[in-house]
Formats: sequence, structure tokens, C-alpha cells
Amino acid sequence: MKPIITAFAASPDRGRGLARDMRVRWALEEVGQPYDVRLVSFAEMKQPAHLALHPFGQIPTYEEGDLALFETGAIVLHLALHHAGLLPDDANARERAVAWMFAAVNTVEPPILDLQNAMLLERDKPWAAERLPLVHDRIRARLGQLSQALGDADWLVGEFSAADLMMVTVLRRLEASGLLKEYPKLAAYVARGEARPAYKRAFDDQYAVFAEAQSGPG
Ligand code: GTB
Repeated sequence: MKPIITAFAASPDRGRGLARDMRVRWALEEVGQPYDVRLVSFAEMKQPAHLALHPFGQIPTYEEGDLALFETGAIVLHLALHHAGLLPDDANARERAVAWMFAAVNTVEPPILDLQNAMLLERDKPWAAERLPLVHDRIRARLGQLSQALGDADWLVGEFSAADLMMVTVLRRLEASGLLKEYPKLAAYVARGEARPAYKRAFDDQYAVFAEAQSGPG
């Protein structure tokens, strides 16, 4: 049975692969699991049918038989636990990879989301210009630590794992800020992730939704 995920019918990222269904698509591609996509509008995400799947009215969701999941970390972990290829074989290394998945969404992503809010929602506030350098510096602190932890390794825990999939997608959200360029090891790490064939397939599939919406009915 093919799992079904939900994604934006009209993604505000305009096909840049930044909406979070990208993580789930990438994981599905890495493990070779075919899937279906149900596109939802912003209005549909707030309707009871979608809220029954996602209590916060967001995308992505994941349905597989009678299992319904939300939260990308939980969905990617589910896929990693039930398919080969996204977690190390060694027991301790597996636990470390899971720790890094949490670090991606719980430690590295929050200051990056703060920047997104500062740029999109707070730009016109009188204190915006004063706050922005503080937001940047909080991100720099995390990037410096992450770069140190990665060192000269290709991936966070041995071979490529769900930890890298989560971390790379989190770091990609810095694309427009230019901050990633200050950390060449992290910039190269993200480029390694983006070069994976499974990443490219996921990106192309997400982009196709945007391109289709652009071409309009007809
Ligand atoms: N913690 C949840 C998870 O990881 O699954 C967060 C899910 C989430 O934030 N989903 C967003 C959503 O549904 C889409 S990805 N938002 C609609 C809403 O809350 O009403 C976030 C996103 C949006 C836009 C861009 N962009 O334009 O670049 C990038 C990412």
C-alpha cells in the first residue's frame, strides 16, 4: 500500500524546495518507497478533515493504512525505522543519529525560524533593525557549533542518515540569508545532501507542483 502525504497546492516558497514536505519526499526517495501526494490549499488545511490528521492545520501529513502521522521528524523517523538505509546498523550510532534528528529540529531550526519571522512578519516594526543582528548572531552561534561537530566528516554519524536529511533541510532555509557561506564546511555539507539522487528526485517532484500551478488550467 502506497503511503499518502500532503503538500501545499500553492507553495509560498515558489518551488525552492523549502516547504517541509521536502523532508518526507526525500526520505521516501532514499528508501525507494513510492508514495502519493494529496495537495491541499491553505483553507483546506484548516478544515476538520485535515485537522483530524494534523492538529495544527499544517503540512505535511503522512497516511499509511490506519497510521496517520504529523511532524516531519516523526514521519522521517518512522520511515527510517521501517526501511533500511536511513539509520546506522550499530545500536549506539543509531541512537546518536536520532539525537541529531532532534538537534536539527529542536536546537538548530528554532533560531532559523526566528530569522524567517523577523524577515517576513516583523520587518516594519520600529525595533526590527536593532533586533536583526541579534537574530543573526544566535544562528551564527549554532552554525559554529555544528560546523565544529561535523569537522571534516561528510555526514554527522558515519554514513548518510536521517540525521543529515533533517539537518540539511533545516540549513537550506538559510539560503536567502547568506549566513551559510560564512561556514564553508556546512555549505559543502548542504551541497553534498543536495547532490544525492534521492534529494534531486524529491526536489523535482515538489517543483513540478509549483510549475503545474504556474501553467494554470488548460
Ligand atoms: N514542526 C512541523 C513539522 O516539522 O512538520 C512544522 C510544519 C510546518 O510548519 N508546516 C508549514 C505549514 O503547513 C509548511 S512548511 N504552514 C501553514 C500554516 O501553518 O498555516 C513551512 C514553510 C512555509 C513557507 C516556506 N517558504 O515560503 O519558503 C518554507 C517553509
